Amino acid sequence: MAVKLFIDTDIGSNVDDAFALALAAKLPNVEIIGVTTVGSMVAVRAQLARKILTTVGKRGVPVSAGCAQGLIEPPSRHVPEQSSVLDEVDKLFFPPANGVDLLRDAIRRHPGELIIVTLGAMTNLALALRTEPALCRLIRKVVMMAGTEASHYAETNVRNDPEAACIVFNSGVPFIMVPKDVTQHAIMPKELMDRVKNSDSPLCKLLWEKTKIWMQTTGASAPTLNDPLAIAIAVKPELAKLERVRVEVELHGTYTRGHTIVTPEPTGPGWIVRSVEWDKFWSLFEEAILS
Ligand SMILES: [Ca+2]
Repeated sequence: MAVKLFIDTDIGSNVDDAFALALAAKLPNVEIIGVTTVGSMVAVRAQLARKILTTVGKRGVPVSAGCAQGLIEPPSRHVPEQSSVLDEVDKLFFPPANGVDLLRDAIRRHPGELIIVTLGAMTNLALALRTEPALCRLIRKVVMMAGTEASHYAETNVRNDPEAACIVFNSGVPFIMVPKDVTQHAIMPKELMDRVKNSDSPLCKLLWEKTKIWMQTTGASAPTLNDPLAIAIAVKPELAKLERVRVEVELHGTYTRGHTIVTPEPTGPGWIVRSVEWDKFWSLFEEAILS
């Protein structure tokens, strides 16, 4: 039976969201039940998500715009750099602005089956759980690319909406936290970049175009695939070594707001990724993206 994913993404800034969505769309035995966007300019981000899905022939997946602002954080005016890949046809898609409703409905329609993967701030999921707390018993699990354990900085997805992360980590929903400490090692190998660059497939052409924009914007020489790692672990948790934990979020602190505090706990609500079988991850990724 197919693994049912719901993907919440801030696609359009870092290129790894595009690779993550492409990976989910191309993996065998995965059904994408819905996609929502989060962060600034959520309608543009929804158009970018739909472009990936359309390119791989999955136009039927519902895509909605979610929250354009964190629960109490001020709005960001950040324009997704990758919006330059959108053509006039892409811009004809006016996404419904009911992202939180789409997520709630998807959870209800697939009780006990849905794996929600959050690749940005957790605002949409936090609102769904706050407005209907019973939903947490219907979610199979949440896999979030979020947080750090050993770093002195706050990871972006938590920092962009610490209250939302706090709600999700304390909701009782089972979760797998895929922290930046681990994902920062998912640097795309040069040979794999060349294969994407030289591929004739419409998906690889689109992904390479986006990669070039991202590299020009950041000055980086290779994407770090934080978000695809979360997708891979959602579908194949055996790729990762997990430890059971409780996670708290610092909501105050002049310098520490958005920090995550991870405590090993045998009966904790979730798990953290401790290590990854990198060879298996890269094989899975390459086979899916280049097929
Ligand atoms: Ca992201």
